Amino acid sequence: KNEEDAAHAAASLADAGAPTIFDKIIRKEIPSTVVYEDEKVLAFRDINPQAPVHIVLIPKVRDGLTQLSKADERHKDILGHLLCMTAVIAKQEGIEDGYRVVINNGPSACQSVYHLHLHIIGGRQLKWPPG
Ligand code: IU
Repeated sequence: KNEEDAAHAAASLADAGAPTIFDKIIRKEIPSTVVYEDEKVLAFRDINPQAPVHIVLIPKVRDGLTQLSKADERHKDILGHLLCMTAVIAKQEGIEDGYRVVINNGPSACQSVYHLHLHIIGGRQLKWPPG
């Protein structure tokens, strides 16, 4: 369907080195509500939140990491840092009692932006399995 075609096109462009919308968010060319930032990562509120708390956490440098399945040895440090920061952000957001960390990988998983990102979702009772 259309969304899946768009995702395939977005993936190809990003893999060829084209910037994504997240580059503009990182450079603050597009406004976002930043909730956490350090030299390596940026976390901001999702513009289309799926729960009372919905944060997108991204590496500031993509370095080929358009999606999780592209990860290799050189990404171990940033991946570890991203995962560790989810707990810091969850605590800051007051959802440490329970939250979900999601990485959509590829068109069939509804990945739309091809710059690796973690969703941190909480603030309501989450259901399992997700849709
Ligand atoms: P996905 O896993 O690729 O589907 O997640 C991309 C997310 O980025 C999605 O939840 C969007 O709502 C969110 N987002 C955003 O927060 N700001 C934007 O400008 C764009 C997408 I485009």
